[in-house]
Amino acid sequence: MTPTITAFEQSPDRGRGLARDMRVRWALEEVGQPYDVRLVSFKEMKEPAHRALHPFGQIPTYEEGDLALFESGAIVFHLAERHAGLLPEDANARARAITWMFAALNTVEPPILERESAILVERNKPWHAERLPMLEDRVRARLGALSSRLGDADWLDGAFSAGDLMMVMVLRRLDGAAVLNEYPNLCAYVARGEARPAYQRAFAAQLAVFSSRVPAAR
Ligand code: GTB
Repeated sequence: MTPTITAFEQSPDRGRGLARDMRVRWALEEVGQPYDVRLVSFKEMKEPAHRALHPFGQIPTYEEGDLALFESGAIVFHLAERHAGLLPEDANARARAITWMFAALNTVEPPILERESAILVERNKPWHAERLPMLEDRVRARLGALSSRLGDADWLDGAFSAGDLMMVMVLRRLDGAAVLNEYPNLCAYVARGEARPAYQRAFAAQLAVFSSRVPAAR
């Protein structure tokens, strides 16, 4: 059965692959699972039909027969559990890869989102310039520790896993920010993730949605 995911009809990121459907698309491509996409508007996301799938009225969702999931982490984990390619066979290595998924979502992503929302929402506040360096230091603390752990390895724990997929996607939220550039090995890690053929296919698919909705230039 071909699963269906939801994605923004018009992503505010203009096709840069920063919305969370990109994580799910990438995972689906890594495991070789074809999928359908239902595009939803901001209005539709808040309507009962979508809230039945996603209580918080967001994307992405995932439907596969009787199963409906929300939360990008849970969806990627589901795919990684059901298909080969995103989690190691060895039980301990598998547990460590899952740990990296949680670390990406629970430890590294929160300060990155805090910084991002401060820049988006608070930039005109009188205290913004004073607060931003503190938020960047919190990001730096996580990136520094991650950078030390990664060292010169390609991936966080042996072969590429769902943990790397999630961490690369979380780091991409920094999208060229100077604070990420302070860690060349993390920049190279992100670039390695982005170079994977599965990532490229997923990126192209979400970009095609944006491009199809941009009026042609005259
Ligand atoms: N924890 C959930 C998950 O991981 O699935 C979070 C889901 C979520 O935040 N979804 C966002 C959403 O539906 C889209 S991804 N927002 C609409 C709403 O809440 O009404 C977040 C996002 C949005 C836009 C950009 N961007 O433009 O760069 C990047 C990321």
